[in-house]
Amino acid sequence: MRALLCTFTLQICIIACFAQNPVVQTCYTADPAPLVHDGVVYMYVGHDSSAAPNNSYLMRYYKCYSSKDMVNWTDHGIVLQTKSISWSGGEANAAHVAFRDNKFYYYTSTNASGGIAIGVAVANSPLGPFIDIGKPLVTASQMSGCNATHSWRGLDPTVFIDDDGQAYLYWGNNVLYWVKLNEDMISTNGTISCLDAKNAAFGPDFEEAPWVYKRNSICYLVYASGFPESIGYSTSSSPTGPWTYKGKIMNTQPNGVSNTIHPGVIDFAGNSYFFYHNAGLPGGGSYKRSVCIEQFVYNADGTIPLIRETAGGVVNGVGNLNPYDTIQAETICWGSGVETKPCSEDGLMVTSISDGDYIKVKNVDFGLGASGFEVRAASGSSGGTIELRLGSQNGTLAGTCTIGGTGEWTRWQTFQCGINNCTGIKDLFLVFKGTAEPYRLNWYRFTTVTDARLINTRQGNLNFKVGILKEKFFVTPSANTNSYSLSVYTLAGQQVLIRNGIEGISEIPVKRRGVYLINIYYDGHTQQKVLSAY
Ligand code: FUB
Repeated sequence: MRALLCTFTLQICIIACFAQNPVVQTCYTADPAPLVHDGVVYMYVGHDSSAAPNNSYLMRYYKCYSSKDMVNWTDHGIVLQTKSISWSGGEANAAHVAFRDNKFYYYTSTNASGGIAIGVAVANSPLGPFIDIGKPLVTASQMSGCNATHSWRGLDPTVFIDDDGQAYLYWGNNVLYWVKLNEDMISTNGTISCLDAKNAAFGPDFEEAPWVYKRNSICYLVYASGFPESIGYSTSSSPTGPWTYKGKIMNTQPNGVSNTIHPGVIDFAGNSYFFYHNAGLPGGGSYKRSVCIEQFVYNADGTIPLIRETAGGVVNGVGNLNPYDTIQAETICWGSGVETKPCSEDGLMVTSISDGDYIKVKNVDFGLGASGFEVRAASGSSGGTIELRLGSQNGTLAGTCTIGGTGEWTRWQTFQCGINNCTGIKDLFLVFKGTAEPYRLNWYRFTTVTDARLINTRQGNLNFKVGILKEKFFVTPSANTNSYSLSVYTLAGQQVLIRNGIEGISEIPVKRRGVYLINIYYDGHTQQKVLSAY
């Protein structure tokens, strides 16, 4: 996989600087199921193994990525594996996650005795852990309508909850099935209905991958049609039809790419997005697919235009990344050469790094300027450097951070360096340098102190002046003051500094933004000042 990624990097390096598709470059992803929840887009995907044999799928688990801006995606790793579904034969075919009453429901399609069945796993968080209910929600034997007998008619569940609270489960291959769900979301209610592939509801035909939603009182049924697939859609005033075919959304992909497309549609931050998969990564094909996203605009009458596949994908994000927050290294707009794996410290890490690899994060808002950079890294080798570049992987060098060997790949340390020229909103490139595998990365953040505000002045009966300039607090005693002491606390009560026997002005470097309490002790009295560094 790594060799393939490197070749790919060389081939389309110039394009990649501006491309956002495929959305994930660190592994193959398929069957996107986006969910908007609390201002975040969660993109649940299947995973096509790079070890898949020719002409067949090897899919064993589901992954999740999230984004607040539609251009930088954080990898949350595996959120559900078929090996934790007791009745599953192991296949992790397309799935869909729905939210209701503080719970998240992962509807899966996986092989079981009698054919592919629909399952459901439940979690309290969008990132899991998702626990399967222990039995299929709908078995293949229950899918007898419309004369379908093939064992894979249970593919591709999707759930829509109507305004009145009624939830509907849809799925199918060559037959569209649907059934009501009870409020518990883990049991069905009533009979299973169906429409066969050639029903007029579908124009040419229905292949698989239904995606149902409602927008401005119109119910949309988006689905894969034909084989190789194109994407078509139908609309209705009701989630149970009758459906009227409205046309194609995406054409069949050109030769040599993916036979399947698999759609997902959302509105987020005032924009509309179409998710699908193609064979965009090196070595890609019908069984090694990659999720892509296109932004689109509905026509005034609510119809959907024909959407073209692009390498650019979502060009403009809908927000900026705050570099002064901790950024997980696996938050990536475009990654070249790297992979992600579980981190011994927490979450995921970026790994498989070699000289010249890089990660791009888009729209990083440095504000008035960053002055420092901290990175959490481990190195079982001799380490290397990270070049922090702006605009492109060869752009302005804002700083170089040296990462030394930490002795073991599981021994994590925080490394720091100074930064210049980082102001305003920039695309940031972390360019990795070093021999062999120089290091692995968990997280990073930038630091800055641009100004300070005295929140309260003198307390007690001393007369010390406290101020700030650039990245330092200054404590200045009045004339003829003998030695004094001071301590600095964070607002959370953590003591970050103590100094005794100070003569004259004291300089205190401030590396982190925050509110600090400074206690000055002199001659049996205490003076306190509160400063905000920002
Ligand atoms: O990923 C396996 C199957 O391919 C899905 O279930 C279909 O929608 C198609 O994308």
